[in-house]
Amino acid sequence: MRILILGGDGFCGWPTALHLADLGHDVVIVDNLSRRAIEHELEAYSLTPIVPLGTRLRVWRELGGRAIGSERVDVAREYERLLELIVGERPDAIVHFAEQRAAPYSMKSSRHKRYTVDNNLNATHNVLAAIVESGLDVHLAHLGTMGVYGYGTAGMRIPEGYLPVEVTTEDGTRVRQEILYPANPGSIYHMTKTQDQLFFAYYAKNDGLRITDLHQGIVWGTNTPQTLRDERLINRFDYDGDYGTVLNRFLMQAAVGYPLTVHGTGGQTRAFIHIRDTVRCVQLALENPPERGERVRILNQMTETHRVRDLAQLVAGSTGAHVEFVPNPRNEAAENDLHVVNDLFLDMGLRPTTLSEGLLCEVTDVARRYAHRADLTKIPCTSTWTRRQAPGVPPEAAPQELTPT
Ligand code: NAD
Ligand code: USQ
Repeated sequence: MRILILGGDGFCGWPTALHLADLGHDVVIVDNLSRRAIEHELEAYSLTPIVPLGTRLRVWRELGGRAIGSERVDVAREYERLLELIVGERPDAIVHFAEQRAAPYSMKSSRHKRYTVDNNLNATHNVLAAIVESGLDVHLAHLGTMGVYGYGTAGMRIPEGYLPVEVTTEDGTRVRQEILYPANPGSIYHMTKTQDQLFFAYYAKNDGLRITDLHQGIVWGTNTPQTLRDERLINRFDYDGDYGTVLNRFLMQAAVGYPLTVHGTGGQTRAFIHIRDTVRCVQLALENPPERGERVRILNQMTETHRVRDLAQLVAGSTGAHVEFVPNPRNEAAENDLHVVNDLFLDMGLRPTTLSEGLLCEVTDVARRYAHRADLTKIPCTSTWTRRQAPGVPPEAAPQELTPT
């Protein structure tokens, strides 16, 4: 296959590009390097040393890897260049990772909210419009999030995208249908992903585009077999308060002797997947595209669920780290249960990497090895969800927000 990987310099995109090239596909990375620019904005850098994209690609080639192309394009702003690229490359598939993906970053200020909305919605819509304008039959696989569903399930298992409902018509007939599972985003970032879903539904219906939306859980881990071939191919590892995700943060915090930062009671239950399974899921999704005219194919890309405080105990138990319960900077339910259907990937042959297998070697191989690069001042989560939570705002100066479900 010829595959464009939008956002192919990022945490999920880079190992996916290498994995697909290793399978013999012709891969072109399309990225505007905005994630590297945000590192400078936040002065918070990957724990692992990331070399420039050009060096990554040269090293991969020198080690005998199948050549990977690269184009610096802002998918949200440079529509004509994106269109030219699609028309010129005639890809069989486009994998779309190119969005601002950190919930805390999206909540930092009005500027960050507006950037996240502008970037994510325009990137997704530009890709869809360009595929239609190209006249080509390109399969689009998008990295969405489990967070589009919200995390409260009223005891049911979250289905893969669609909820069966039964309605009673005026003449009393009972009609069964499937609707998109009701969106319930928990941040501006997550909200952009719920809007992406509507773009996809519309373009699949109106233009017959073949679209797969991968509702991914929190990705943990760092390396895949390909990124381990040379230190210059290593994947990024974010641990800062905006981009670090919870399990990788706990692993890093344990490695540097920083108390594990559990927000609130730690009763939040979330879905997880190892980066090795992310790249495999994208492969499986590309190998099993929807038919033209089919509704958007939605797959839950996660392998296990865990409660945050249980994760902290697990990491503490295997490393001796201390657990600290800190005020929650987010506006989220303090406790929730989460049960998720992920049969589609299991049926395609996914064999999940579980936490119990990979956890300790992740601490020793990556977090401890690069602990000397850590800037401990970047660990606290300082981005708050509401004015009421912002430091220095007296309670009477901000309206009381409602507790979300
Ligand atoms: P990342 O920030 O590491 O990578 C995103 C890449 O996209 C970066 O290289 C960035 O430079 C690029 N990019 C952003 N906007 C762009 C634009 N307008 N034009 C071109 N390139 C652009 O993020 P990630 O962790 O690799 O996440 C990739 C995707 O997977 C995101 O859409 C995210 O929502 C989704 N996802 C990530 C996780 C996770 O835990 N990391 C979990 C679920 C879903
Ligand atoms: N949390 C802590 N302590 C920390 C960091 C986080 O207790 O030090 C808690 C948060 O309050 C939250 C949970 O851990 O309840 C998850 O936070 P996270 O930062 O690991 O994940 P999230 O903000 O949901 O975002 C990440 C990715 C995003 C992706 C999403 C998948 O950054 O791109 O879409 O995971 S999901 O969570 O399934 O929606």
